[in-house]
Amino acid sequence: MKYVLVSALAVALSQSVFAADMPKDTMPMKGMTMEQQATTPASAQATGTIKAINMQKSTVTIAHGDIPALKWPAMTMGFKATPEQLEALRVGEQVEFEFNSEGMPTILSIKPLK
Ligand SMILES: [Cu+2]
Repeated sequence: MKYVLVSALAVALSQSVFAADMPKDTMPMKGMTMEQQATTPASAQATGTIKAINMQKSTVTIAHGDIPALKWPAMTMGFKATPEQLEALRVGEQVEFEFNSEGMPTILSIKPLK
């Protein structure tokens, strides 16, 4: 009987030590990551060439130049856009645009490059 109590106490002690250590290590880091994501500039400007327009998926594929603000190299990629934005675009057109880079990159504004 005494044996059972002692081992139960040992388990309880080791669990409480474990429980006390874990939040100290993990919680502040999780909080910091979320704060950093919230404060990282979400929108950026770029120029590029329209490669494809997909009205069904509401996306536009743009071969864009370097985007130093996001440390993105030049590449061809898809952006979400509204039907109104897509209707004004033509494949092959040079554009300047602003987009939100969180999650699926989404066009905020886009216009022909003069
Ligand atoms: Cu890109």
